[in-house]
Amino acid sequence: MIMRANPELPDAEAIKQDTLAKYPAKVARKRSKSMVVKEGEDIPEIQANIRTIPGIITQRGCCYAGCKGVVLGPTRDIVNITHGPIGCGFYSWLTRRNQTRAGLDGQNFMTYCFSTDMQDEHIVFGGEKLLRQAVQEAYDIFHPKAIGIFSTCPVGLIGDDVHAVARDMKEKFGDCNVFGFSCEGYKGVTQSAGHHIANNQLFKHMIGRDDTPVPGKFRINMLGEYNIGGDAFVIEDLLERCGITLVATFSGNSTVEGFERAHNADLNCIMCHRSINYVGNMMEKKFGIPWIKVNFVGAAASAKSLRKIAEYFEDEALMAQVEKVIAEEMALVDVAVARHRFHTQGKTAMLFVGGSRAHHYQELFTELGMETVCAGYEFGHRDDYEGRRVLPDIKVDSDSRNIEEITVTADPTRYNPRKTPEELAKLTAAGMEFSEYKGMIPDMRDGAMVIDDVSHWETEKLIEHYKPDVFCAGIKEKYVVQKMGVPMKQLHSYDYGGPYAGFRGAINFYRDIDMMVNSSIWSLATPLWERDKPQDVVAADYAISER
Ligand code: CFM
Repeated sequence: MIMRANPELPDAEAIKQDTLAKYPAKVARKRSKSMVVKEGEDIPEIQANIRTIPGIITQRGCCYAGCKGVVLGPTRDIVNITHGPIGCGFYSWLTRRNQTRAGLDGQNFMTYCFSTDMQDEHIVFGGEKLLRQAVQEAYDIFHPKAIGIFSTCPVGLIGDDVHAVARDMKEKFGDCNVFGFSCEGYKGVTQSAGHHIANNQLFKHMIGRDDTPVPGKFRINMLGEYNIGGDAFVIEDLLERCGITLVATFSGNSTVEGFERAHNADLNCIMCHRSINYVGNMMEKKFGIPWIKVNFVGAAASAKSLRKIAEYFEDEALMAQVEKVIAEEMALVDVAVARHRFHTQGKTAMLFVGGSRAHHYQELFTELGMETVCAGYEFGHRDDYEGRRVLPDIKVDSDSRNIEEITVTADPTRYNPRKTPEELAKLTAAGMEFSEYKGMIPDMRDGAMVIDDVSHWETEKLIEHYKPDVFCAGIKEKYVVQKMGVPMKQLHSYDYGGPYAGFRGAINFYRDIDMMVNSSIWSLATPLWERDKPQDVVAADYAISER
């Protein structure tokens, strides 16, 4: 007999079995390990970061996307050249809505799409000459501080050495930092491999190049904040009002100068653990900068994160200023919650996004009185679900071994532990958690289902069973879900909306979700599972087009 973990939620175990029933036995067995139900205090082990089964329609992206698009995408003053066929460059060009301010030097290359536009002849005879020409041309026209070269699948297949080209050109120019990324699309199993490769190269080629001191009493870096829809602008404003100096953001609204001076900060704050925890760990080893996990999605989470930063610096005046800013912001948030929660209380949400937002955005739904019944990442690892305590147990497979692990040691002159072991122990005893992320599952409700790398079939089945009031995912899912009569919120690009970070962002989110879950338009669509007869299909489509 199946026991239900929480009688208030639909029977997740039964839904799982029904969803798996359609698969061939071998596929069902495999997928079953990536679908778990939260029950009590035990955190179930979930299968994650493994290859998608061929033939299954996945939400995932490629390694190149994670490197060029995600981590380096928001950098405005690096010329990012895609070495490959034009499609890779074009489709990774500003589709993620990462925003930037041009800055005083006016160097903003984000509005350009740089590509070597590889053709058949380059696949046959090699593309290095073409790449050299492209790097030279970019340098001659723009005189950038840095040029990044990103490898697409064919580059790895034909063996072009992008690193050799980068080295030569860097030496030739003298005043431009040129570096390459072996981030071929097929490397690893998802874009997560691209994050790791991007982190490694940022660390090797940029972080710590410029020792010019950065003034400020409380200096931090924000890691894993990519300024989608202007989120980083909201966070920058909050930190400034608190008196906290932001040395660098990796990489929303970032600059070359920020990256090169990032080792001046005294604390690294990690927003998106999945995409950038590597930089946090490497900077700690090399420079002695501790890292903590923060989250600026959700009003309560933003307040908690600001307080954590202030506690780290152990400064009374900073703590008082942080409380003042929180009080100012919460006055507005409380009004918004009172307005919207009345309409949203008790509604349900499902979130299937990336490697961090499916967790963070549950905070905002909780603030709206909404329940997250089912959630999952596209490419999270087990630690993003179950917490970093499972790191020693994660099996390293051949796909992960494919990605370089840099050996980092303390910098001979610049390693400077920001806190003594006694100070760290005191802060830890007071509740501060260093180098820690507890993952998504502990924050979910009993009886909720967690699924890694959800497939198209599973999405349809889950919506049929859960009938959520809103489904959160990306553009590939949007219209399929909406045709089932369920509003779909894009949590990658925000559907032209946002910012959603910080307190002001939370208010924007409350408003947008209230509008979506209370619109009557969705009842006019007939979901697939109710279209038994062909004439129903016709009638339903006709009904929609008639309106
Ligand atoms: Fe981190 Fe991101 Fe995400 Fe991500 Fe992404 Fe993104 Fe995302 Mo789209 S870095 S893991 S690779 S928070 S692009 S800004 S929304 S899938 S959940």
